[in-house]
Amino acid sequence: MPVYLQNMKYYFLLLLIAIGCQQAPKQPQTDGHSCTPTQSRFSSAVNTTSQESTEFNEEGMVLIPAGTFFMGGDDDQAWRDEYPKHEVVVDSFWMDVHEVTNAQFAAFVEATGYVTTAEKAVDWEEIKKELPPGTPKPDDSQLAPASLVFVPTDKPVSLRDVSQWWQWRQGANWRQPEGPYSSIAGKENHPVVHVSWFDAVAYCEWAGKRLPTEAEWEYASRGGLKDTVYAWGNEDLRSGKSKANTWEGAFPYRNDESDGFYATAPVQSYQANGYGLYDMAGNVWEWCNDLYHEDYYKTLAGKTSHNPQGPETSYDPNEPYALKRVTRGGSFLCHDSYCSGYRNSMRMKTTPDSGSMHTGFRTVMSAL
Ligand SMILES: [Ca+2]
Ligand SMILES: [Ca+2]
Repeated sequence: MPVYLQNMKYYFLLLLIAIGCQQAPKQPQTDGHSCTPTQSRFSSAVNTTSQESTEFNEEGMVLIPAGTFFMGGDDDQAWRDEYPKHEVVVDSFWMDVHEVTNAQFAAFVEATGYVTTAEKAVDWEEIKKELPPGTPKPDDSQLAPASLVFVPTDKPVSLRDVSQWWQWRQGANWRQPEGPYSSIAGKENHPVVHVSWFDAVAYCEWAGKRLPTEAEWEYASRGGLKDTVYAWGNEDLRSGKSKANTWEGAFPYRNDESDGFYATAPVQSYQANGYGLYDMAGNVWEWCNDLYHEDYYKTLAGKTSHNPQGPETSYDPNEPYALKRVTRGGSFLCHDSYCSGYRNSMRMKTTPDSGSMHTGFRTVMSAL
């Protein structure tokens, strides 16, 4: 590891633990859940009749009908924080059919002059609150504007050491996803990345919208299907036609690109789910409004929750000092061998000032 990364150990780890596709699998849950695939509902069985009657607005949003669903894990890939499964009622709301694109985010920046978190130097006074007490302040040069960039390894490596494939790269931001000398030219219809939760909220406020709650996100991802693992049903990700932009091959050193894309894909490259939403699974992780608490679902066990807004406090046992927000849906870096973030119920947690080259967002509006 480069010296500057060693010096940035705590800060870097703080970010890494938060960015998804980075954890060793936890013990699977076996309390009645089955991983046995059932009949595929990917193609014709995905509620095409509801698609025909789907209502869209002029801003590229689709009306998600109100309804009740069971939130939480549906197979033995689910992690502890996805249980217990619990009943949730969600009011109708509008949701972007695709992730916010570079073109959309550029219009926001042009209109407002907004500067993203990754384009500003790290505020040590803020970041140290999220670190173990006594963590020494890094040199100012290491607090320069930067973000996390994925770099594949050249051979198989232990999946426990995330610093092998993530680099804290100065100059990486939404305009330069891979750092200096990279650009988003030609990627106007790709999802914006390297946006923090604060950046996403600022965009929403400008657009007169908001981030989805975690419950809204999962309900929308399910697309009207009941208790299925994926947005398309239960068919295995690798079976049949490509369903989502994920990591194909062997993570993190060989990407076969059999789904067509190594990194981000243009939005709407794969089939929409039953509600007409694209890339709820894969492409980029999507910020939700909610705080993350590992035991949040336990507080909702046996109850019917109406439009839950998330826990009052944040807690991630991996980083007890850090406040975290939820991200959902997985990314182009997710692979079954490591993280199955593209499952409907998979929960990820990220500090709100963290961006990376595989995290973006989409917006919603209440319909009432
Ligand atoms: Ca891919
Ligand atoms: Ca996505």
